[in-house]
Amino acid sequence: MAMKPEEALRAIAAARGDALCVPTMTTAPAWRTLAPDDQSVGCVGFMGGASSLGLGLALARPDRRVLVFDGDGSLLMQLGSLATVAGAAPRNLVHFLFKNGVYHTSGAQEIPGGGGVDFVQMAKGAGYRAAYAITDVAELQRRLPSLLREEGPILVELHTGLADKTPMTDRGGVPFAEQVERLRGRLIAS
Ligand SMILES: Cc1ncc(C[n+]2csc(CCOP(=O)(O)OP(=O)(O)O)c2C)c(N)n1
Ligand SMILES: [Mg+2]
Repeated sequence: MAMKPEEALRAIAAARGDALCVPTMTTAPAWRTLAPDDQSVGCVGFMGGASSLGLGLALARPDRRVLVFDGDGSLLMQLGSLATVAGAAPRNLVHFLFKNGVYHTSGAQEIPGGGGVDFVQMAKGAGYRAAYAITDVAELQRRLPSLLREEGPILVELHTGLADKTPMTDRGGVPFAEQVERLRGRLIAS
């Protein structure tokens, strides 16, 4: 049974501690609601860039966990980023992949391969330390404490339905440059 993406994000929000978070695409509006004033930086315009943005943060701040909330269409478009992340081997990076089978944000067109692409195998093949698929929110809640302590980089493929909101139906939020400045200020202070 696919979980609701908002439920998955709620579980992550409850377990994340002081982890830095990088939402993208349909996770962005939901994350704004769940964690309105925290240490997050969204990746919306630069499709496929979430894990690279997360990688930069993870390398810059090895003392903090970095959690990426990626889209399946986005990751497919920049599939080589799996090898980049694996090659850099950030121990503190957890790459959550929200697998809904479609490009929801741009109109829910089916992604290449539909829901059949196995990102767990792809991440392992690229050299991630570990990769898992999780299909229900109870299992996610149960496993999150250890997933967030495990040595990275790890990929967690979450099987989800469609989000209630997309960046197109729920515009707004803080402009990217401002988010970066805000996060930089907080990281320097911490
Ligand atoms: C290079 C590029 N091509 C196309 C787009 C248009 N676009 C924005 S969001 C999106 C779909 C994202 O799909 P996915 O990563 O699966 O996230 P979801 O919306 O399903 O959460 C597309 C095609 C873009 N932003 N950048
Ligand atoms: Mg998608």
